[in-house]
Amino acid sequence: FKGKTPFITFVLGGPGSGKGTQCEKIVENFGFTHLSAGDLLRREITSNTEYGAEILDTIKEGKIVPSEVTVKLIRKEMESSDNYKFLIDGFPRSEENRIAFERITEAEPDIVLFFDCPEEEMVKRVLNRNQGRVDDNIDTIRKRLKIFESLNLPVVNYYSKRGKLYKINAVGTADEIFEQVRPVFAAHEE
Ligand code: UP5
Ligand code: MG
Repeated sequence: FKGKTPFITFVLGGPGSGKGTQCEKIVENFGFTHLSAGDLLRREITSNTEYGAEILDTIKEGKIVPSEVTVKLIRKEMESSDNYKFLIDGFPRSEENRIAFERITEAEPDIVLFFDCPEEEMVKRVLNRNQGRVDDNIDTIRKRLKIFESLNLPVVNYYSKRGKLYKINAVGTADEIFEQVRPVFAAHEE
């Protein structure tokens, strides 16, 4: 990391809450490296690696891939980057994910963003996306939402207690939402 301590942001929020969209804006404005856990997993599927088939089955069911697999992919990307500022998008999805990350990387996030979005809005956005994702169909979306609802809250509460959580109202245009995100990073710039 160029000899610097890594600066880590976790980006949380339900399916279609706008994590990826806002991450692009944070990258442009604040020079972070964007690591989408979902994209890293989808890359394993297309490159037919050891875990590819298992990951595909898990994503189709909207379930969570074993923590070890995801954490190793994230860690590898961090280690091969020459940046030290990372946005980790769509992870940790559960307390188990969070604990595995802390154990394996011996690191903790500096900032945790949580994009709070009503379900109907998330469903509408995901169904409109049309990028051919195997999980962007109504059946899988329902499953993704259910798992998100049951496992995300403890993670959010954990970081809230540690004073690291920034809850963002994810309704509005992408630009309007970014105006809530910008000050979080502006306050942390050296
Ligand atoms: N859009 C964005 N912002 C908008 C706005 N303000 N107004 C109107 N439209 C807006 O946005 C979704 C769509 O909405 C886009 O078309 C966008 O243009 C529009 P996007 O920014 O893509 O939302 P995002 O929150 O990134 O939605 P995504 O579907 O990627 O979230 P998920 O959390 O569901 O997906 P992810 O890729 O993170 O994970 C997929 C699956 O991988 C999981 O279900 C799980 O099975 C697996 N996974 C793991 O097992 N472990 C992990 O750690 C990560 C993933
Ligand atoms: Mg995404």
